[in-house]
Amino acid sequence: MTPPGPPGSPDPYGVHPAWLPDEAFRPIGSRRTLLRGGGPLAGTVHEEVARACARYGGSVRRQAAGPDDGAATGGDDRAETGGPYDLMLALTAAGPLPAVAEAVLAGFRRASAADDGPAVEGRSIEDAGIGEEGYVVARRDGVTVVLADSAAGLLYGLFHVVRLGEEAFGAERPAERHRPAARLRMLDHWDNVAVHPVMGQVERGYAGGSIFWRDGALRDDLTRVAAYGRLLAACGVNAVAVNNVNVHAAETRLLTDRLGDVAAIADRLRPYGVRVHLSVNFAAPLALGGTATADPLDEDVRAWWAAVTTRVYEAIPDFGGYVVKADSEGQPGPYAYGRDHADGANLLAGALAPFGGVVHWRAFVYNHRQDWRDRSTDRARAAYDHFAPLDGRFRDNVILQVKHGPIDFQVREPVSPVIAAMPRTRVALELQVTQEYTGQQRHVCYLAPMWSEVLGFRPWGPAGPGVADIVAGDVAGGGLVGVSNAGDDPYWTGHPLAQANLYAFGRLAWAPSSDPAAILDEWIGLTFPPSAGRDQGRLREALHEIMDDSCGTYERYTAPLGVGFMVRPGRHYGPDVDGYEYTPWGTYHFADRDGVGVDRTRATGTGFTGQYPPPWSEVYESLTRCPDELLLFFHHVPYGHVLHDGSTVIQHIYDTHFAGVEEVERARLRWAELAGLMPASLHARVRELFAEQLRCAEEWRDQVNAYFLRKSGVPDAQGRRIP
Ligand code: GCV
Repeated sequence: MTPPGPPGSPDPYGVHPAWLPDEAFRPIGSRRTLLRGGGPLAGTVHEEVARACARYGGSVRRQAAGPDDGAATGGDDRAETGGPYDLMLALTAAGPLPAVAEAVLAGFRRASAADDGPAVEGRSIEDAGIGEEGYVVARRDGVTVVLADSAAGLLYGLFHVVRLGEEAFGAERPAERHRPAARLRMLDHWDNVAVHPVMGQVERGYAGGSIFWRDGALRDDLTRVAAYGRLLAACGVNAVAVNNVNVHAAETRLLTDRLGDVAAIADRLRPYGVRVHLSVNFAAPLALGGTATADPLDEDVRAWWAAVTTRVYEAIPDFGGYVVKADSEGQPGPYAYGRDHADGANLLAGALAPFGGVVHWRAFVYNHRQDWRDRSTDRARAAYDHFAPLDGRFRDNVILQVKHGPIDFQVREPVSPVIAAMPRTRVALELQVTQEYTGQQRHVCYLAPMWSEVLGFRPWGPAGPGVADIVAGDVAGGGLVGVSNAGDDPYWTGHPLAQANLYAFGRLAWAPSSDPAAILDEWIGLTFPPSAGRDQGRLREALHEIMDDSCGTYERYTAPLGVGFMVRPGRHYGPDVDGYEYTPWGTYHFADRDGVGVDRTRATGTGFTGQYPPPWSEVYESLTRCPDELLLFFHHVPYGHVLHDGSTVIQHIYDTHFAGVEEVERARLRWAELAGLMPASLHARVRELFAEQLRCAEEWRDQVNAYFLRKSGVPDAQGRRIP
């Protein structure tokens, strides 16, 4: 059964259309299109255009094999009279192209051969091909032309035209080539097949249930999965892992007797160029009863994985690969057998290699049973200490998946030093789209500015490559992975504005140097298209005010200066300053009456700063050079320590917490002014969430300020009330 859509916003799938409302297809649907290209993905392009034409009166002719082949769909079949077309979407290999497309292609090839080639998003031009998943878009002689070498490129090109809207059919535009910076652009779902007694259907999910699973089984109706694939293709994501990295009993069997469920999901995502990956239990051979051990060097174990993986590819020929969380937070791994992570990852890589599959092996490994009394153990060091010595030992279809920071998706952390430490290993960057630590999709927190900072960070200083270059590198890069924030909520993401995070993840994975505000602008334009009587300009301006710096606002009213983890244990929502202070989780702030922060210096602390190459090893080590926003991550300082802006640490804590709450209140009022510019139900949902965000932000402000006032005894210089 199709889930009911929120009132005022129906779409073909019965749920909120997110960034693909029908209206976004009006410019294409009201024109004449020629589609030249065969195969299933070109079929998806045809369906998209045909559906838009049925709604808006245009026409589309598809010629699968070449000019002599094809049928028209829609009212005005100008192909019968030889054109003209407004839009041509063509595979470069699909027979002789119409003259205008041929001219665009020839121009593109000439220009690519020269140094001053056409504008390129993503990688630099190294050949005259358009490239896997890439496309060229141009407007010439009154025709908008999209060319691609592969049907996936054609699909991405179609969505590019959707993004351009009417502008795509305006002035002439020179050929531009677009192709993804990263080959792998993946979303990991932490979805459980069986409802977990503590974590529920979706671990750290804040958008209802899973779109794949319900109560121990695959959902009967996978329509929603297809709609998800469509949204993902439209923002550039091309892979999805369909189950939680914590693999419990029911999920372990997805590899074997429940493989059909995974194949059914793959069938729904394939038409949008999205491949399926599976999180696997490292101890699966043991758990499923086939072997006496899960030792990665054992021959029976190797044979078990080889046989099982062969069956996976028989069922899903384009299967992407395995995701593994091993020896972490209670998950099994190679350590039980005296082996290391390279032994473990290479075992699975060996099984996948004959089929072109990859292993995403997670670097999120640390001791979660640490003694809080022991000041020498530092969770931030763990991933590097475990993995850096293994550089060069991984097979080339192993991708080490590294969280963006050394701890755990806090709103402010330095970039993980592992990313720069493994030049002979393919590394993927893992971002958390689901807002576990950033307001759990009850708070507005547009994460793209934070991600963009991470992607732009240059571990070796300004002259060296950035994180984006490392993870998106054509041959050696492992790509980008986001932990999905989508569920079966009618708005997909619980908080309707959290859709922007999902969209932005895809767009940054495609083009990491994109401006987060421009991505947001694009999302606003698509999600809230102009329609009769609505002032889209006003809405756009207000949404920028509310969202552009919402991550900064969240940072201001929560944990200060990079110290992190003052959340309530377990649930990770709302403040609890000492909640983790005396626990085994390794997430401490060490506040006392004199000061606060973690000494991670080489001189007097845990030595974590030494995991960075210069200049950052020196910058972070130095109390005076360390950026203020990370001060308490790297240093333990007295409350009177003076920051670069002249304020003291204690006054900064008070000021930012008051400011953060005021910003939330302003955003809430700004939102209230927007009633009438969108469906009432959507407006009401966000209005209610703002009430909760404000309540929670006030709680953060009061608990954090009161805590530090009581510890330090230093009053607020402005004499504001601190409870
Ligand atoms: C899937 C954090 C979360 C866990 C999550 C883990 C991980 O610790 O709180 O729920 O487990 O990260 O990334 O594996």
